[in-house]
Amino acid sequence: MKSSTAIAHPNFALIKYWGKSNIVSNIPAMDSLAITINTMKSETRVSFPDYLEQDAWILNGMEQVSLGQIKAPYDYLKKISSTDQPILIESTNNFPTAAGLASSASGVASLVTALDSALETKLSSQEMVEAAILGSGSAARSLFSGFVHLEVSNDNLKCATLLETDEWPLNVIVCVTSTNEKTISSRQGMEISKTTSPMYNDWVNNHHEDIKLAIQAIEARDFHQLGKITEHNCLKMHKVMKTSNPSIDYWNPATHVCVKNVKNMQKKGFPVFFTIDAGPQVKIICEPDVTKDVISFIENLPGIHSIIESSLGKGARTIDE
Ligand code: 2P0
Repeated sequence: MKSSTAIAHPNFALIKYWGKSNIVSNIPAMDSLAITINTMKSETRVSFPDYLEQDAWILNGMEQVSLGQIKAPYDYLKKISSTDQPILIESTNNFPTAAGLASSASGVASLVTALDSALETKLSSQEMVEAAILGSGSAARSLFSGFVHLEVSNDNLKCATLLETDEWPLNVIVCVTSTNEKTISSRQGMEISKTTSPMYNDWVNNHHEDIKLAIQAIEARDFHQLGKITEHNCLKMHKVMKTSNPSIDYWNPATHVCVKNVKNMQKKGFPVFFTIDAGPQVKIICEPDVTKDVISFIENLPGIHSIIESSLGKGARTIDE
């Protein structure tokens, strides 16, 4: 058994998934469509030290009490490899963890990629998707580069790149408005919405139209149309969250200020749009030549903790020598 290290980047959904059809196998109740980005990353090293008596997971330097969310994908690969040697998993993120920046997606994608290499399981792309989903519904998307579509049909999954990074280069500016871990995890929030929001059924039933419009916009490289459907879908998801009981509101005052400023930039003619996930951070997508203007527009707004600039990125991969 050899040690192996893999990296993966977060992906941000333009058309979101919020809700599961199957909690046990962690299957999303709807498709999603995302962009994988490139500057933020998770790195996972898998090794088999002789002294180790049981499996261990160290996340950002802290030994975890259990394998938690990574246990299911881990078990999937371990079963195929039939190894019983204890494994040491060391993961780091170069950005805030569990704060609405998709750390579970990049973390799980880097984990399954490192495990597949170290355990020599040689999973097919489809098996990698199935393994990743077990850890996080959005993780399969981080296995792929550029614009990524995760299709779900009767609990069957299909994930693929629609456009590569260089086929439509866009930039993403992440406005970090808080580095605190969220108090309601996506997993908990999705179940609360599914069981209590009066909007949930419409959210699921009308979702396909949003996916269709977004795919058309991506194929046509229609920035305006992609922005329109992305913002519409994002605001709809946050309404589903807010109309849940208890009401879920991931936004903070700086989130609102950022959104208002993106709308102002649009009025001035800048090619920009926003999206927001299960956290208070605002992701601004823009055409590359206005990146500097956008940053100077938002960097001094009240409540902005930091800004991360990125372009579109590659899928998960090993970085072994
Ligand atoms: C998404 N989110 O499509 C949506 C939008 C957050 C808001 O997928 O329970 O970490 O581990 O499957 O995948 C975040 O949820 O949740 C997410 P689990 P996940 O990106």
